Amino acid sequence: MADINEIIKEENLVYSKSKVLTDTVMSYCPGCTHGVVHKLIAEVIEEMNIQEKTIGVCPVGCSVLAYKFLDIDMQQASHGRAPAVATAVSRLRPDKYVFAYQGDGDLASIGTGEIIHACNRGENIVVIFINNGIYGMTGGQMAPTSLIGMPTSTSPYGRDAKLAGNPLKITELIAQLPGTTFVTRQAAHTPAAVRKCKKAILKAFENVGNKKGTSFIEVVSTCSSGWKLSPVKSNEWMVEHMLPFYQLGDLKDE
Ligand SMILES: Cc1ncc(C[n+]2csc(CCOP(=O)(O)OP(=O)(O)O)c2C)c(N)n1
Repeated sequence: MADINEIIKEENLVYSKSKVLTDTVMSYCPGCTHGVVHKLIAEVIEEMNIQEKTIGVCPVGCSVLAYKFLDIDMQQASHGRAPAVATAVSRLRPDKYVFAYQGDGDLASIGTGEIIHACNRGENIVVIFINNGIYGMTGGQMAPTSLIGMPTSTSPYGRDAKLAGNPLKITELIAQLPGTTFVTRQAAHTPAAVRKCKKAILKAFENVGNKKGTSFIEVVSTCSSGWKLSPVKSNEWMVEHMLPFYQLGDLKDE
């Protein structure tokens, strides 16, 4: 068998971990998109050379785990309040690159008011919105983003519009607000999607540097544990059911 030290040589390396990620082993469930998006944020921060100038704000939900994995200054917010806390941080430290990182239960339900008003005010921040269609961390309950017919732990027979209302395309709402500069919907399930998602994150951080107001990136995501599907099946389910409703692409780029 080949000696591992013979293999690990500069000329054979095709990937190295961003130094903006800590060495902590990621504890996300297999197939979860949070880890991929963390990696992209870390790469963008490293490439822009802003590690010392970036402040992240995460609320609760699986997002809260980001503190362990990103080697940057971070401030925790209570549920839904990340855009309000990010507003304060960015106003106090306008020299910093401030971003909020939120799930869909958090952003589109508990913190609807905070996100709408921060985007309407045009706070100079990046918002990264992980839409996995459910409340992941607490057991897969229905979220505003759950699709009609989508089974969740609180709608085991599928979301019924008569009972629970319609799924909320909050990103479309946010694109209408005058304070937003760049609003896009991305995914991270294929190498091509990951590359596009990274480009969007890069543009959003550049917008903050150029004081252009709020940049908002939805990442349509999977939650294999909450969806009770394997990672591969989750991706297939997402492509078949989520993407026709949550269509990928830029909604606004000014
Ligand atoms: C103020 C407040 N309300 C509710 C909770 C309970 N809670 C913790 S995580 C979570 C679900 C978060 O779901 P989502 O925002 O969709 O993120 P995900 O875990 O799917 O990434 C909830 C309801 C809490 N911790 N604090």
